[in-house]
Amino acid sequence: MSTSFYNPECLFCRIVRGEIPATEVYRNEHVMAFRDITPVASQHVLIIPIRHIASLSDLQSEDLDIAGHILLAARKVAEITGVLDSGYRLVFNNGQDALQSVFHIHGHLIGGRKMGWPPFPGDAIIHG
Ligand code: DGP
Repeated sequence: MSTSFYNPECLFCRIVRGEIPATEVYRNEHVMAFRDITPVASQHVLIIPIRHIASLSDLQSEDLDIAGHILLAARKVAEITGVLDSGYRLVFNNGQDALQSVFHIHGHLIGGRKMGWPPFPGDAIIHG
């Protein structure tokens, strides 16, 4: 197990416990999904492990199950929010360059609008 179950300093751990309110979309014994407070699309849901793991970089081989549960929950959330067929994006911002701001693993499920690629402004192709 990569880290402790609950980190009282962690915003998302506190949401899991109901200490901070959030609009829950889905929950099982492994994961919780709730609406992002600053949505970028009509459907923007964060999918997190119940257990505190700060980032993807902290995942260990014994966390294989939780990694799978997050992906399966994303599929479930896509179904619940009505974007399973229209399409959606699952984004994990990890670390400084990716602008991760909350250090408890979370996948952003974004759907209900057309998106662009790449997910940053400027030239798409970096050579060399
Ligand atoms: P990231 O930048 O990838 O670490 O995304 C963190 C997201 O968390 C960001 O899109 C806004 C969301 N967020 C921050 N604080 C809260 C909160 O208190 N409640 C909810 N529902 N979402 C939050």
